[in-house]
Amino acid sequence: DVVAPPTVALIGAPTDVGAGARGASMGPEALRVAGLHTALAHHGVVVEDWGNLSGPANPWQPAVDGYRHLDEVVQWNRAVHRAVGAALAQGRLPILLGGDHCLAVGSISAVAQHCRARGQKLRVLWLDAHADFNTSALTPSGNLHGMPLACLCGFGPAALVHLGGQGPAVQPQQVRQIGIRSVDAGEKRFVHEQGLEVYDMRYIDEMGMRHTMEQALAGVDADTHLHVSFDVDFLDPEIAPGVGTTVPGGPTYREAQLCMEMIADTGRLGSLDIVELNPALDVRNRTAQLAVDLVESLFGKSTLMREHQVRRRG
Ligand code: 4U7
Ligand code: MN
Ligand code: MN
Ligand code: MN
Repeated sequence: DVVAPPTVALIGAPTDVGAGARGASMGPEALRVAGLHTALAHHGVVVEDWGNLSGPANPWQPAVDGYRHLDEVVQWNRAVHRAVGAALAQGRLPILLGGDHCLAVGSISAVAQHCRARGQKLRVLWLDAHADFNTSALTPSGNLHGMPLACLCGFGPAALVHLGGQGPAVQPQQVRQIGIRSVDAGEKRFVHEQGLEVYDMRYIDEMGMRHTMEQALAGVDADTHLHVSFDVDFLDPEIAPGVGTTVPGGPTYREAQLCMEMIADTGRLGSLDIVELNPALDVRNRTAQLAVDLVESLFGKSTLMREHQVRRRG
């Protein structure tokens, strides 16, 4: 069946206020330089670049009551929430160019509101080496990029938890975490307590990426909006050195491609975050180029190749 290609809105959020290392603020420009726009256009996707949001500078202060830079993180997330909401309201598929992962609070809370208003089901795929499920009591760092998923599920400072209105933006049952391999001790207990569905590296090693994605995508239907929150540190640092928090033992190039391809096959991708890319730590923009490659697959690069092959073989 022929599906009209989406119109994408690129939304840059050049900040690292939630991170433990400086440099993710350069992510949006590195992704543009790596050719994100042309790569998507190449696959029939209409691309609008909405430019960069603005917000407060990184004050680089220690944690206060368990949070570093809470005010700044809230301001950036308000801007992200507004822009992602506007893109969805205009029928665009928003791609948030981070920026660090704290921005997923603004992005996913906007997506959740949009889905609720339209009676759509929401499924969040959290591709990450980390669970990002810390709270101010659990965090070893105070960095808010380690807490966005907890905030979205209702555990965090009120200004972030209620960014998208009343109750929590998402239920833990709507989330699938993939590629996880670094979880803090208290965070691990909390992840289990809240019943998050985690496909960690051990699971991927034993069962393979194909089975993992079949499980993570089970139940996705025509009424489902799929949101992918792609933390670039999901990838093995051998192929993706340009991130602030590398953890060895991540998915290989082909495993990551298959993951993206199987998401593309559902045809339900509705919004995307690309976060935690840190050009200051990258090697000749290699990690940005890899991220662009993977996003191409997420938008159906391999599907197109298969169609051509089927046609050619007659
Ligand atoms: B990312 C960490 F302690 N868990 O909370 C923390 F290990 O968005 C890391 O996934 C968080 O990159 C990593 O500071 C956040 C740490
Ligand atoms: Mn991470
Ligand atoms: Mn993350
Ligand atoms: Mn990180």
